[in-house]
Amino acid sequence: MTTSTPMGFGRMHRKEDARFIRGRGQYVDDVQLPGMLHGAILRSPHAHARILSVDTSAAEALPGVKAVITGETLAGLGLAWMPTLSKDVQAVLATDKVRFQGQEVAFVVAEDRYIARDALELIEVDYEPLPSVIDARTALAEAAPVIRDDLDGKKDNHIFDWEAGDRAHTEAIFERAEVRVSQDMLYPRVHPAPLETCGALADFDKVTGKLTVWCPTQAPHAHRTLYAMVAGLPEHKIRVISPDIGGGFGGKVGIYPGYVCAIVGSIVTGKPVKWMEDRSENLMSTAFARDYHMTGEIAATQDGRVQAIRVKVLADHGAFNGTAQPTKFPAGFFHVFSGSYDIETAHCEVTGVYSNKAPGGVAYACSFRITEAVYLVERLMDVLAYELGMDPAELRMKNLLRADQFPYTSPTGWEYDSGDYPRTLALAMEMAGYDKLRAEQAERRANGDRRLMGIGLSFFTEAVGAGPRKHMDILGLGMADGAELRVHPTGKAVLRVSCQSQGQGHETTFAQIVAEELGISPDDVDVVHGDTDQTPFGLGTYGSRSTPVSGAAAAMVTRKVRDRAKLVASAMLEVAPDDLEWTKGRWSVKGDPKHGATIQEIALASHGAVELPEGVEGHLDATCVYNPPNLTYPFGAYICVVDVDPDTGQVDVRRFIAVDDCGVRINPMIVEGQIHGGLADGIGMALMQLMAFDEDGNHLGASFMDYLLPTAVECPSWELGETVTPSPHHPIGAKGVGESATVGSPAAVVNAVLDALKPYGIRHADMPLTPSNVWRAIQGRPIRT
Ligand code: MCN
Ligand code: CUM
Repeated sequence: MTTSTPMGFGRMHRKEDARFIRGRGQYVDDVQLPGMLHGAILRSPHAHARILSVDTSAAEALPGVKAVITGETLAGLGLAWMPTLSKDVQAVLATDKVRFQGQEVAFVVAEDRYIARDALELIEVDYEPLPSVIDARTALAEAAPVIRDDLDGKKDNHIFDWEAGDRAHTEAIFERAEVRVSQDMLYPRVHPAPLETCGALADFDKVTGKLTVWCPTQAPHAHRTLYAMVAGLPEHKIRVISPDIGGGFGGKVGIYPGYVCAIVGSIVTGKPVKWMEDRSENLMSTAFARDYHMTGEIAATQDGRVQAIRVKVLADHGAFNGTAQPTKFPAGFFHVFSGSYDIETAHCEVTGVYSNKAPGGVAYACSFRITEAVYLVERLMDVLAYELGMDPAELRMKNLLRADQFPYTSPTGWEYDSGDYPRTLALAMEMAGYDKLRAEQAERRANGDRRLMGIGLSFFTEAVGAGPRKHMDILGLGMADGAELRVHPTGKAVLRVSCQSQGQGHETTFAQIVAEELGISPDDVDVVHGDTDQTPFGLGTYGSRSTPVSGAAAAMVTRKVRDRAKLVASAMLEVAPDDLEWTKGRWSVKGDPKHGATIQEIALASHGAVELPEGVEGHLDATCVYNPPNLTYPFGAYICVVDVDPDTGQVDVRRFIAVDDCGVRINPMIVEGQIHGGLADGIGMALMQLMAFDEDGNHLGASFMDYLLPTAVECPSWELGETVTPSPHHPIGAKGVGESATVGSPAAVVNAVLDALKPYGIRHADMPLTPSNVWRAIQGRPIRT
């Protein structure tokens, strides 16, 4: 493996590593300001209860306490409720009722963290407990308690009904289909669980009227605009700084009540106020993911041609609809559920409901619900293979879209930009030695081997890089990204972008994009991000949109600089611009390559060493706003091999083969790291993770003792392969990859476990396939979710 610095794309170690491996990263909790105070949040012990009274007098009397803020205090400022990303409202601090266990009730500001926490114990809240809705399937029952009685005239727990596709056509195909299979499945509630929890440091300067907020947000500019809209503060007087982030995975997209409390705390006390949540607070109250109850159906021919697919979803959105996705799509991009297959028609219906659980939704490397969609179709394909007695690989090969069908418009109207799916699946099967694995499995079954071997496949297509302004916005903000590039007189460059790395290595890969386009070393390019005062506007990092959108902006802005450099070079070399040609890093005279100027020489000259032609401004810099023409559609084929112990239900992942196609790879090493992480996520969700509640709404997984994160022990040595199908509309042919493996891998793991359990006649079992759930499935008992 070469790790020397390339001039553009290629493997190189992250520039960030220099500070990260020396412990020199700067996270929100590392930021210390003079006179800084500390906040702590009092949370509800009940899932659903009316608040009768809140008495803060004892807490206020505790020495060291500077302020106690309640819902009532905030109501006086018009800040007790804040808008969510899905046009709902969410309580900042509860005023009328608490609606999930762990909901924010009061905020204490004190001289240090310990006093703040101690003061929480002195706040007396009188609650009247109410019955709660924990299982979404009961949310719409006549007798269900109404959770959102704060909403005018609200008499039930219904949020939205939404459908996509062609119902009539789909029904017609189902009616005459030779084979129909149907399967209920749950994608359980899980949590992104980043190692760094959420927090904020707010500093309001009364003299200048400027508010500075340090916060690990994935979308600094969007946060600033929302603060301006909600608090009525002038946008240019707000500065959001997102320093190093210890993992986001979607959990740091939204604005949390604690952020608003820290800001109000600073305004009230006139001092900087820092609030950091602990692990349990993070798991109980910040953005959950999934929680989709799905019924999927496939119509096919007897020989395994899939013709139609339809699905009904009951979506549990928790107590407030805070789901993050482009505004038009209440179920995110779920309607790509026809997956990677050539299916004539499809239809889906999604109903969203409130429950007494934490709000959020979508988060956890989700590509806006494509995770659920891929899991659904990939599980259904295996269910169909089971019923037809067909090999799941053969069934997939038979139905995959062919290369000559691209660009391909899906039955719900998505235009897949490019792909060669059979090639990718064939490579994965070859790497796995698929036929040999099947032979080994047959032999072991024939020999009555106690340990059960399973082979699971999945094929996924994602839609990432939100998104074209005419189709997508979040609360009215179109999803285009800005970029600015300046080349200093000595030829070193600084790129300013709006996206926000949480561990994806943008400081390296974005420098590589400039390096590739300008022919300089990535070491000579500084990438500035994460500070709204220093960077152009853009919507941030989620939905694997950084490379598709900001990455394209970075390439385009560099090309603009290169064009300016050409005009300068033409003056330097005294030839017409049309007579110049670009070879990496240098403009030279066509047919006379020795006669030329390097980008460094041009940079210096652009500052005045040559007389520039009329209309050429000089200096090498440019700005650009990139509005993507389409999403990018990365894809991949995954094969998982497991061994299951039927006596204990323990699953060992023996091998995992992943062939990903994300178009042109900027830094293959970083891409592989992204895939490794996502595959581990897949094992976590498939085998270990579940946000569980008892029937009263008590959270059963609010620590890493119960909510398990996969480690090297549970993960095999990943076997990665790649194919490269460039995106035709992206300037460098790249597609996003940050969520691919998390999206694609859970189905492969679950399919492998169920393949192992096939001799027991088990067709489906829900995640997580913990030892106890696998054992229960073998005993024919219900799975616990
Ligand atoms: N890349 C590349 N070549 C490509 C595609 C991507 O070299 N063809 C590089 C990119 O330049 C970038 C990284 O791979 O450095 C991921 O790029 P991209 O797919 O554009 O995704 P984003 O940068 O937008 O990251 C977001 C994505 C999401 S949405 C989640 S969730 C997630 C993920 O990234 N959260 C992560 N990966 C994560 N990785 C870490 N370490 N921490 C998180 O919180
Ligand atoms: Cu949906 S998790 Mo990522 O898009 O930040």
